[in-house]
Amino acid sequence: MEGLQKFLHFFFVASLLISTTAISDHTPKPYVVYMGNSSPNKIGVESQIAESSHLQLLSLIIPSEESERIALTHHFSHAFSGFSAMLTESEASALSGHDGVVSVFPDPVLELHTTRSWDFLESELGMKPYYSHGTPTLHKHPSTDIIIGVIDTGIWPESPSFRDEGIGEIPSKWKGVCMEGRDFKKSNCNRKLIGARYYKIQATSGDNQTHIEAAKGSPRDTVGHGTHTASIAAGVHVNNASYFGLAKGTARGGSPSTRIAAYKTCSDEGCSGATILKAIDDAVKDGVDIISISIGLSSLFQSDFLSDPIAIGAFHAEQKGVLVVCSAGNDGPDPFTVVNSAPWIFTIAASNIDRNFQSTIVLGNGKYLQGTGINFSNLTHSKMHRLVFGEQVAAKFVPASEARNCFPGSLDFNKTAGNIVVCVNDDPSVSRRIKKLVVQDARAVGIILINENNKDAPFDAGVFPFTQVGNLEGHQILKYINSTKNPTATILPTTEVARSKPSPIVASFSSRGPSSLTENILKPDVMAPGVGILAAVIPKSKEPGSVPIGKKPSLYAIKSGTSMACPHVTGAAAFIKSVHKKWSSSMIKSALMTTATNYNNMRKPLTNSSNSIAGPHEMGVGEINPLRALNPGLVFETDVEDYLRFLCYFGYSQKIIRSISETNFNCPKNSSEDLISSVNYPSISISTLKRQQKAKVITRTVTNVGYLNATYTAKVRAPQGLVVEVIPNKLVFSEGVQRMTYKVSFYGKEAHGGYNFGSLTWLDGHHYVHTVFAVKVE
Ligand SMILES: *[C@@H]1O[C@H](CO)[C@@H](O)[C@H](O)[C@H]1NC(C)=O
Ligand SMILES: *[C@@H]1O[C@H](CO)[C@@H](O)[C@H](O)[C@H]1NC(C)=O
Ligand SMILES: *[C@@H]1O[C@H](CO)[C@@H](O)[C@H](O)[C@H]1NC(C)=O
Ligand SMILES: *[C@@H]1O[C@H](CO)[C@@H](O)[C@H](O)[C@H]1NC(C)=O
Ligand SMILES: *[C@@H]1O[C@H](CO)[C@@H](O)[C@H](O)[C@H]1NC(C)=O
Ligand SMILES: *[C@@H]1O[C@H](CO)[C@@H](O)[C@H](O)[C@H]1NC(C)=O
Ligand SMILES: *[C@@H]1O[C@H](CO)[C@@H](O)[C@H](O)[C@H]1NC(C)=O
Ligand SMILES: *[C@@H]1O[C@H](CO)[C@@H](O)[C@H](O)[C@H]1NC(C)=O
Ligand SMILES: CC(=O)N[C@H]1CO[C@H](CO)[C@@H](O)[C@@H]1O
Repeated sequence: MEGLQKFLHFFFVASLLISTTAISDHTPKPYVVYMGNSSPNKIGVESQIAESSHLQLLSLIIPSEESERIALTHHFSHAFSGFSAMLTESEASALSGHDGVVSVFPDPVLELHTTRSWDFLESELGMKPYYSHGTPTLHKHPSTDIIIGVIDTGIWPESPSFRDEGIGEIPSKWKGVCMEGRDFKKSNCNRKLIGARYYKIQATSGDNQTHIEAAKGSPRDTVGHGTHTASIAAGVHVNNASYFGLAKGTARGGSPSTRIAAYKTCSDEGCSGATILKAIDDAVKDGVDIISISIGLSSLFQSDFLSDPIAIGAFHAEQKGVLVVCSAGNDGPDPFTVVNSAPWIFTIAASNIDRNFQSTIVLGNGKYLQGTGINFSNLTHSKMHRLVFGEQVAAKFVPASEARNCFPGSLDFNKTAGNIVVCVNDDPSVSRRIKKLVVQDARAVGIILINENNKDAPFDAGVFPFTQVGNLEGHQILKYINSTKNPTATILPTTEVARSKPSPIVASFSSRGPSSLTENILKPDVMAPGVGILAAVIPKSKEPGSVPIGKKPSLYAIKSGTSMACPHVTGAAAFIKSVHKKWSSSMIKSALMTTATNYNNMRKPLTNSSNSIAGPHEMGVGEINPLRALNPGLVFETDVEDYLRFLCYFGYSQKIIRSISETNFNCPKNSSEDLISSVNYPSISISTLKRQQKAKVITRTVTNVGYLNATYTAKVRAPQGLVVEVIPNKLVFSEGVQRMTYKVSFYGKEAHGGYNFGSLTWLDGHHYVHTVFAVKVE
């Protein structure tokens, strides 16, 4: 799999290179020019001066006869410095050698992390209250001064989730705005939704103008993604929310008292990297505490930290004390698919919660099979329909292999009309949504999809009867079709069932570690609910058949993706920040990491969707537990200098690192990639431990945030053969001693090859501070 990944990567990069050269070097394209830290004199009034100096820089590069191109699409000057502009390839390369320029890269298109990209925006899936697995209400503070910035597709301000009854005045630290735009007035903001901005969406080459038009010059969400993520993070309590009766309950965000500022950077075709940078720059200036980004580069096109707009923006936000929480991506379950993996980003994987949506299949032989999916089927138990397998009803001249996959144009309508069609998924190039449309178009009455992948993320088929089963059930269905002359079946309407199975479990689509950039930081960081989440949406039907006849579009819908997991953590972080106002972003992140649970509701280790025990590359250190995170005992503080050292170890030059830092930072003399493992991170990862070598020793420093006098002892769990020692293995804190450093040594002579996972837990009788390690033995 890994080989294939690498091959695909090579293939895509190669084709990218070929196509760029083919388009020609002379066509201007959008580029981001990143110029590092914004020195204090560039802020405020001086920002005008910075802007004109950027224009001057452009005028040196762009020929005077094309002077109309001497214009900045976006200009960054608050949290960091730089701009985006239309440049030719040679101009871009000339600029990149220029003094003060850190990096120049083509403005990338990033994707929204709802469901897999091939299912992109197709699963309008609904949701139950936050933490349906029994975590008590987080808190009922009437309001707090915590502000989260949601960088996404904008917001639908009329949603009941953004009402401001009982919420206090807007915090005085808020410096943002409520931009007016098409169908969006200042009065659409309130004490809950305190700010909204939108950006002109920069065209990428070959772009359809209607794409830009779709953004419609307004903060208003026309996609539904941003409204959903914002309400997961900080929606107020809304009673009796449901998706056409499914997932009924009280909808509410992780931190209902937190304020929301919406930054619209994406349309339903994706997000421009330059626009995301601009939004982060604005959000930091506006005074947000936490930024939530359910967006990322495709795992096939990851770039290094200083050419990745989210990594750049998040670095500077962190430098200004703003926590950035991002989704890990939906390209799982293959390894090396995690994105947003810089150590200063809080990277979130997705889990299933203790709820499932079932659509039962009844076969003519009386057998019942459980499938998953959301449908508003009007089929009934009493009427059976003929059941056909796609390849048996292939249109003329169509290979059976296409028809069994229900490819567009592959079915003979005369043989499908009135029947239920069974499709398989040997070839993932056609999404669930397309298969459903193909079968619906073929005048069938329902579709049964056999697909092991993603059956844990229920697909929303609207009113068309749909259900998805795994290979086991699929085999039974095909066997039944073979066994009789006249196979029949029906699909019953979706019911919501409490999961009898363990939960949470890692969602199959959730992107997996290790990070392809460095294996010396463990990624993803933590896991949070991201499957079948009910939250606010825009009350608009996107395609016919998505709303049951006679019903109004729903104000709430069920969606899946790491996009949904990310704002759960944003909400949890806002909750912790509202209690521990002075905590830095790394303290909040550490608290959520060391208190995460790696046990499920059956008190067994967490598993993945194929029932194997889940490892840290699947779920990070475990599922967040916000209430326990309020009182973590010890925290790992990772400060800006740690991140700068990380960049030295990673291999950037001191000159570049100085230009992005606010200080005259010096790289350690003996910087090497190995030393990344000793960056003060709340988990431990070691990319190579040679069997022959001496023990590898890393260091960590903990800060006591619990009782002043506390004594912690270390408990190690390591796989057979890996020798792990903690020195000292007892930490004694007192009034004068708040921070302590310890070493952990790993010795792998007898260990088995490949990744070894384990944990080191500090215990004081009140707290347990759980640190997970991943060590690759060679
Ligand atoms: C742009 O998109 C619209 C609607 O999706 C389509 O009708 C039009 O043909 C497209 N134009 C180009 C140049 O692709
Ligand atoms: C809840 O919503 C349903 C429709 O979805 C409605 O029939 C019912 O009366 C509502 N209940 C309350 C308490 O508002
Ligand atoms: C189910 O709904 C479809 C339209 O969505 C309608 O054509 C069909 O007659 C209905 N079937 C039954 C059994 O009500
Ligand atoms: C489907 O049936 C119609 C009407 O019976 C007939 O005209 C048509 O040729 C048939 N199409 C195919 C592909 O057999
Ligand atoms: C059904 O029959 C076909 C050929 O008649 C065979 O290839 C296939 O394996 C059978 N499927 C099952 C599930 O028995
Ligand atoms: C679950 O974990 C096992 C063991 O690591 C692995 O073989 C399997 O592919 C994983 N399944 C998924 C869906 O990630
Ligand atoms: C790196 O150099 C410092 C002093 O320059 C030294 O204390 C430290 O042990 C060195 N680390 C390694 C891994 O060589
Ligand atoms: C901590 O211990 C010291 C001496 O061991 C004692 O004087 C002090 O009162 C203790 N503080 C607390 C908060 O228990
Ligand atoms: C769970 C659910 O909402 N099921 C619905 C499926 O569709 C039928 C008919 O539209 C409804 O009656 C069910 O309530």
